[in-house]
Order: sequence, then C-alpha cells, then structure tokens
Amino acid sequence: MEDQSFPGGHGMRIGIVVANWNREVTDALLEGAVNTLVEQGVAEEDIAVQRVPGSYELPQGAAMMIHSTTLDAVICLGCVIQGETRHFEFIAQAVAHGCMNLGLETLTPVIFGVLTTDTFEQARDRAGGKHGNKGVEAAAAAIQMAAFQHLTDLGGDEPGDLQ
Ligand code: RBF
Repeated sequence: MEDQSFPGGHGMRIGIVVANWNREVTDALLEGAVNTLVEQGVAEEDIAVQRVPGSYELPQGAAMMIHSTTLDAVICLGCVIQGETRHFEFIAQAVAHGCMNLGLETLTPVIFGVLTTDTFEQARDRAGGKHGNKGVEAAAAAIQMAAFQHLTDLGGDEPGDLQ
C-alpha cells in the first residue's frame, strides 16, 4: 500500500460474496481481494467466502452473511457486462442500490466490487489485467471502512484521522 498510515486488517473478520456469472473475471477479483486482505494482516480463517448465482443476488447474499455471522465488513464481487438487452442497467443499478442500502441499514460496511463494463475484455483488464485488479481496491476499502467503524464505535478520533 502506498499510504503508510493504512490501518491494516489485524483481527478483522471479512465476508466476501462472489457472483458466479462471468466467473473467470470474478475468480480473479476474488484472488486479488483475498491476497490483499491477507497481506494487510487479516487471518485466512477470518475471511468467509460465499458464492451466489449472479450479481443481482449479491446484496441478498451479503445480507445473509451479515445476519448469520459477525463481520467487520462484506465485499461484494461481480461482473456485469453490457449485452443487447436492458438487463445491464437493471442489474447494475439494483446491486449498487442494494449494497448501499444494506450498508446504511446494518452499519456494517458493504463494499461494491462489481465491474460494469461494455465488453468482457474491459472486465478482464480490471481483474488482474492492464488496469489492475478492482478486487484489490475492494479489499483495501473494506479494511479502511472496518477501521473507520471501530474508531467511531469507540467514540474515538474524528473519521478524518483515518486517512
Ligand atoms: N449476472 C451477472 O453477474 N453479470 C451479468 O452480466 C449478467 N447478465 C445477465 C443477463 C440476463 C439477460 C439475465 C436474465 C441475467 C443476467 N445475470 C448476470 C444474472 C443475474 O445477476 C441473476 O443471477 C439472475 O437474473 C437471477 O436472479
């Protein structure tokens, strides 16, 4: 991590929900996310991974995880590719809103790690290709938000101190 004051994930318990659609891409996102969590100090046994059929099911899968186990954050990983029909906008909007609403309702950080691209190639480029791996960024966001929540739970410093 470039940011030396990045909080680190020691002692955190993180859930990851992964969509099976476009699995080549979502597996690469998962690998990037898990590697980053471990690099940042999250114990492998504290990373819970669950699979759902498609991205549309991600918020529900995340809700099930939050309500069935104690988690510091949940990462939703998926890949929605623009097709010839309007499914793309319905699915992408539903997942984005679902993740946001779940995070606001439960106050468990819910991280949106869903690629929404025009082509499969654009998605691959962002899942371990020339544009990096968005799973890595999702994991970093999860740790940062979990640390933010711990600080506020303790009534501690201002959130701005977490940069
Ligand atoms: N799920 C994805 O994660 N990515 C997609 O690109 C995707 N495309 C879909 C296209 C159509 C026409 C349909 C009906 C579903 C698609 N899904 C996709 C699956 C969706 O997220 C969900 O799993 C199913 O609609 C079942 O609720």
